Amino acid sequence: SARFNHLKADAHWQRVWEEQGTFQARDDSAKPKSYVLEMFPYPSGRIHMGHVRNYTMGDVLARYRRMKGYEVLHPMGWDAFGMPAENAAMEKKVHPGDWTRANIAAMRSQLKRIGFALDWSRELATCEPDYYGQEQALFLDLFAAGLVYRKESAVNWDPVDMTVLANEQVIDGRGWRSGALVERRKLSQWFLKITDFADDLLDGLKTLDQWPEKVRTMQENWIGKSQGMRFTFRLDRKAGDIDSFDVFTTRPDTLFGASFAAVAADHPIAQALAKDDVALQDFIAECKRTGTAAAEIETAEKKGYDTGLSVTHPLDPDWKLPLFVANFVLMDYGTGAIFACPAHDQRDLDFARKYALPVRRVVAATPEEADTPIQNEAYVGPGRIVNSGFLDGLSVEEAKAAVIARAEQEGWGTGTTVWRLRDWGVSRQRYWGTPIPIIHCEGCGAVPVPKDQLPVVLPEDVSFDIPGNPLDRHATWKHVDCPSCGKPARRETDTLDTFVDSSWYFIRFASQPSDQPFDRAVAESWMPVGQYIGGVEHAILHLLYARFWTRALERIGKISVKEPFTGLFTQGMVTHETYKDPAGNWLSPEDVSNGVVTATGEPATVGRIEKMSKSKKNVVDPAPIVEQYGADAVRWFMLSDSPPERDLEWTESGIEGCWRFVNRLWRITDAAEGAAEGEDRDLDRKLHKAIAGIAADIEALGFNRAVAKIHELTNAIEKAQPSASRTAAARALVRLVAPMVPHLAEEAWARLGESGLVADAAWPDHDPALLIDDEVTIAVQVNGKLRDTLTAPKGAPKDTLERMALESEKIAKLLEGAAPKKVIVVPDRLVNIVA
Ligand code: ANZ
Ligand code: ZN
Repeated sequence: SARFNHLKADAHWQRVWEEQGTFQARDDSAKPKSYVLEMFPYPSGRIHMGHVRNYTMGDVLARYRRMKGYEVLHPMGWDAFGMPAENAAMEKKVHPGDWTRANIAAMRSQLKRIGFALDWSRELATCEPDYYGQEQALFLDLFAAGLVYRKESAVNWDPVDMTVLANEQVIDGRGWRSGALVERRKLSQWFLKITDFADDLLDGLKTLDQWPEKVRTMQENWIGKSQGMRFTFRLDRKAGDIDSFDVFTTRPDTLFGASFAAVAADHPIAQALAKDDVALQDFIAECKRTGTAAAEIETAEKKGYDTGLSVTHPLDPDWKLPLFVANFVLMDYGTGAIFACPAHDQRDLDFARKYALPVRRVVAATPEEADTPIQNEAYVGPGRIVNSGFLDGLSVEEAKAAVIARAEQEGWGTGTTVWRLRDWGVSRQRYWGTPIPIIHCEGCGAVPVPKDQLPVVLPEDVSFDIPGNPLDRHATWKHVDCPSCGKPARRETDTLDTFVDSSWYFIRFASQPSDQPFDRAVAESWMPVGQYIGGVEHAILHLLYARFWTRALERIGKISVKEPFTGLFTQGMVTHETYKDPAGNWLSPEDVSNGVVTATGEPATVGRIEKMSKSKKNVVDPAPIVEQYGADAVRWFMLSDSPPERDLEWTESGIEGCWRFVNRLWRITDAAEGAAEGEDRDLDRKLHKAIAGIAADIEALGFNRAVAKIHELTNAIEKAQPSASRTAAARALVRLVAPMVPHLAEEAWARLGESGLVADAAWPDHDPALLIDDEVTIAVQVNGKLRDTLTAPKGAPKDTLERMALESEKIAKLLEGAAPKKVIVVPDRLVNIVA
């Protein structure tokens, strides 16, 4: 019959699904529930290939689960607050809200054009008051429970844009937009007590066996539990009125390798000494110019300032160590002070070489190594302790325990645990975010906005003409009366980090009443998300914050779920070749054809295959491709070839191949219309293997393997002679491809005269007996006498053989309807019926 008309089919079935509400999830369904979620997009303006790949994967799983009899929740929404909207406001003079909502409208229609099985009735955008107002209510619940607090803390301050920058926004010590040297400033900020949950967040990782190992490891490292020791150093001379300070170490075993002590630039000792030391003031100022990001501090050149003071070694009163202020010591980790052992710590070694300080080995992997000096690399491996008095000969672990025991006994130190994880600073001095629902009153302090006054709505009349936070300079918005005493007070003008918005949207998808954040029973009927799919760039922050927020809600009795996502999958990126013109400028794929720059006829150089990005101009916009090849071909491309966790290279020839395959599928489903007769056991087996195999592949998110099996089955059907088996296989194929190429499948389903939608059809059953390859001959005896033989699949289970024997015509005749007394089955060989 005619060629598959994708434009017509796409539009038609998308309209039918929408009109029938096919993918609306029913809270009150009696079916088992399944929650499939992809990370919701930021409304940047257009859907890109990465979105298409991500959402296609989730879609196949969601559609498959529906066919398997689940009530599936597969929602979509918008992570709609954040900086780009404010940048657009500054550059293009549009209101962030207008810009965001226009982008959402454009992207929504692009998503609909790909035919995703989404429940659009649950769509939400975090920038709308009906969402962020409920978030404010939750924030106040956490505040009441003591899980929110305010404190002074160091931030990256961009003096030109007059704003706080996230660590990621500081590049080489400069603001990413202004290029100004970033300063470290102290500001009062709001924090969420994620550290209260550090142990539990770490423990919970053990239960997440359907998460990628690497993501669990990244979270574990981020939480960073270290066992160690805290001890006191006595100063030889006072710094201000300080005569001793504590250090934290994870390597008390290396105490005899100590070479110097160091404190952070913000440490009270450094501050006290700087009062009358201009050179130290300069050094501290220089330290503050490096951002607060750990990676940056790690790679920066190690620098120090010799204070001239010294400290006493705790194990030897005659041993003095010089005290430095050092740029690699952080104030907010441990105690902000260290003892340094250059032989066994690379940072300390770099520092010691620079300032010509002693390097003494105290751990040796082999006895011979004991006297080998350390060169340019610190030794951080295991071994035995050397050059260390009473510790000599002990292993590293034994020595740690021995030093801690001695310190505790003598009273100068104790064993402790420290965490790398910091409390979550959620204050942003920005307009386009959730207003923090707090009012500052001189008399009453920080007062929560009464819940009946929520949402605290963002004012519309704001200007972005000058840098800084428009909420802060708004004429009226921030001036309110104190809810507690009624006196004039000031509204909090910080807004929440957008990661807060994405920490609970998945619960709001499950239940979104207008008068509360979610209905507990309904939310719990869907939660946790069974399969979450998204980019590995969210392996730490988003996933950790969401795990924390869910636990916090659990602790205050709002929901009885701790882990929000039981299954996690991180997909690979979509890549493309890069091109340059002879002058070395990047060219976009549209500007190049057959290796030539279309406009000039000059040769283009083909560069590496890289992640699609604007900077390299190798971005291919999915929208026109969907128009040209149809949604199904694009979806098929996203699932074919590469394993989903790996990168996928977009190519023109690839999408053309997919388009041809979609058309081939269409022609094959033609064969399903025939009324041919006769069995084709070989094809039957291939079909049933495909049914079972594709199901298993989809459940394991092995989409490329499922695609390969569909190719095989398609080939087999094409090659087979007409038969009843062939007709059945072609009919089943329609259902097998329905999750991947749903428009084609609906069209074929309708053409076959099936009722209803293939989206609502059941996944085909497979006969386990047909999964087994070889056939064997089975002797069937009645009372010990051979009466018949059967051909059965090798390894067929006993009950199958028994059933086959009893169903045999000859045997049925002999038994004359009487039930056998006993049936003995010897697998692969014989069935003996005792009548
Ligand atoms: C002495 C020592 C000897 C150390 C040695 C390491 C190796 P982790 O394991 O990542 O938790 N440290 C402690 N507080 C610090 C701070 N505020 N800023 C920078 N560094 C700090 O790191 C703990 C180790 O990092 C501690 O153990 C301390 O150096 C350093 F052979 O103490 B160690
Ligand atoms: Zn008050």
